[in-house]
Amino acid sequence: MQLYWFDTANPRKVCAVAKYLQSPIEYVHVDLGRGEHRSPAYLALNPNGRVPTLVDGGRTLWESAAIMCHLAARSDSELWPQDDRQIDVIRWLSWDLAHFYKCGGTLYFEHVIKPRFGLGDTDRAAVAQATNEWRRFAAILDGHLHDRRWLAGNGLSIADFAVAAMLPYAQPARIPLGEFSAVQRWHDRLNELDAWREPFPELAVAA
Ligand SMILES: N[C@@H](CCC(=O)N[C@@H](CS)C(=O)NCC(=O)O)C(=O)O
Repeated sequence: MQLYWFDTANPRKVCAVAKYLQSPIEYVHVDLGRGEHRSPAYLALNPNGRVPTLVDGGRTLWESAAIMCHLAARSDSELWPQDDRQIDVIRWLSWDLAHFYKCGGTLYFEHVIKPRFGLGDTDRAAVAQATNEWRRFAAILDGHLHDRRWLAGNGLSIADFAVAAMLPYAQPARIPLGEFSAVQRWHDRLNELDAWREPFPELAVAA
């Protein structure tokens, strides 16, 4: 399998799952700063011009949630449970994409991506709105997690890897994680995993 990645939030989810599962992956770095995601060769794999993309034999997959499912299913891993928990996993993946990742993603874009790639000034109105929304959805997550270790049932799943995706960037993205103690404890638990703390492969250094 080849996994096309860059050290940003969406590839982070997939790299963390791949490392956790010890999936047999050849990592291919796609430098967004140099526009490599807009090359014809890459667009032929992923017409969205986004990372990550996974190629597994004759199958090419984009969308980080689908790639996480594929990696876990390929390993027969409980990260993608085959029982009733699967519905809960889909619920949290859907909720994340519709709500939580959206507002967290705005804060990440405004405070991390814009300065990193020189994309202009912070949009203060967008930050204020996203911060309010993040607090609203984080309260829902906090309520769910106050007596649970993981999002779906009793075990770690790809839902945890997806919904927590912005939390490693909480400080630079100015996400008010510290206000939500159950979310913070859950993220501390994820941080006990090497694969979560250090998901990215090492970059080959040019000779
Ligand atoms: N829904 C996609 C989103 C992928 C995405 O937006 N990736 C970002 C990096 S985190 C990207 O490639 N951005 C490049 C661009 O927008 O030009 C997924 O989950 O894989």
